[in-house]
Amino acid sequence: MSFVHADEIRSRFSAALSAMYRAEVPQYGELLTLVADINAAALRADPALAERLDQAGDLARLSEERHGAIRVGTAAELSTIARAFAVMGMRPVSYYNLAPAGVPVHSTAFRPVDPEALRRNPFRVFCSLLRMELIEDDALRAEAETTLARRDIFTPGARALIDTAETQGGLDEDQADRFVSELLETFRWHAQATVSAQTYDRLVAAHRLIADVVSFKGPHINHLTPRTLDIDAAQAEMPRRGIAPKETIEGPPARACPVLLRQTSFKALQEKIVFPGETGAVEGAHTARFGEIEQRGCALTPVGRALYDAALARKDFSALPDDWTALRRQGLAWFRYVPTEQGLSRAGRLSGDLEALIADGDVAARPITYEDFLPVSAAGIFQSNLGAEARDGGYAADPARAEFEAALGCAVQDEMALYQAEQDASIADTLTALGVSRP
Ligand code: OOG
Ligand code: NI
Repeated sequence: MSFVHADEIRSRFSAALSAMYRAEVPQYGELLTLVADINAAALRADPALAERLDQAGDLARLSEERHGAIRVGTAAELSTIARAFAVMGMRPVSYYNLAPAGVPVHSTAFRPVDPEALRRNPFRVFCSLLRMELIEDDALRAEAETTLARRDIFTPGARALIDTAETQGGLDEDQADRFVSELLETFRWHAQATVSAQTYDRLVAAHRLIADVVSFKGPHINHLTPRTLDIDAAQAEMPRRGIAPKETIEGPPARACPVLLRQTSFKALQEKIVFPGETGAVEGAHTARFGEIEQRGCALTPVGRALYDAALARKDFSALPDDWTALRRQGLAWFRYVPTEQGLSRAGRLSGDLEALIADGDVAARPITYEDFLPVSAAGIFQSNLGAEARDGGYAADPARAEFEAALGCAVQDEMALYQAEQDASIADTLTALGVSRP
């Protein structure tokens, strides 16, 4: 039997999700147009940027690139969604605890982990699990649990095809297409609430996010984020196109050498919803779905990341060098090493360490794109879309990572180990290609 490649299923799913979200939230379509315009202008204005993106393999994937987010309610939902993402070659990477920022969830990001798969399509989904134990009111928590226990966020067809993919080791052409359309149902918006207006109000009072997770048939996709090359220009352009952005851009400031992730969003829409009532349906409104754009820079090493986190807390980024060579030599950022044409022409006659080979122009170092998320930024994004009522002080800051992984059914992968492996492999390949024996 011949199977459709997981990368291809992921691309089809990402495209189908984008088309569905565009139909559900027309402002998302406007955002896509805006980002495409800004990216074209940025590439025209800066040929060096275009070259760097091309070398990193980012240019070809740029217009296809997006991340989404969903919030699930139970361990069973999380473990099944993990199996569904695995069919598309997406693995859980990193643990994000949002509780200290006052958001009662913990999360991971499902994404491809292999550099080749990332180049083909880096579609990522930030997936949060509600932390039921943070609902303080016992009666309300029990009601939330019963409500969630009653729903199945997957269609029978999606469940069957996840099983098939696991037992067969893949999906054929027809199965892959059915898998995409069945799984899409899990991400669809439903205006019919599954709880009464009274229960919804009590859930909102506990936390808006709790109401969003518990009150509906499924974990509707709440945003889908295209990647821009110039987020400052995009932020400035949003109001001109009738889109109201949040006040500030999350993440590092604008830099000559972009690092990590900068993000901005437009405020969540007020959407009409319908509650089941004893004497007929009752109308209400819900704010959950929003638009976001992101600009991705270079991945930082643990040392670089610690510098970034300290800089963010101080709001002074001067300690983080804005220079590729400094970032590399000080071990602050991850790089992929490649032999240059000159180096290849001298293969077999070269010696010396990597620094010497770079200095002589035989090896080039290229920043590795950050493929993950930032918990402080994520908390800012959550909050700007939950209204001003985000909880001050936060919930108790126990990491709860072990519980998350138990719910997930596996451990999350370590993002730093993935970047380290990519860098190490590129060094080994480069030295082999140049015929330099390793020290
Ligand atoms: C997820 C927010 C996090 C990001 O880009 O940091 C996120 C959510 O609102 O469910 O998507
Ligand atoms: Ni996001």
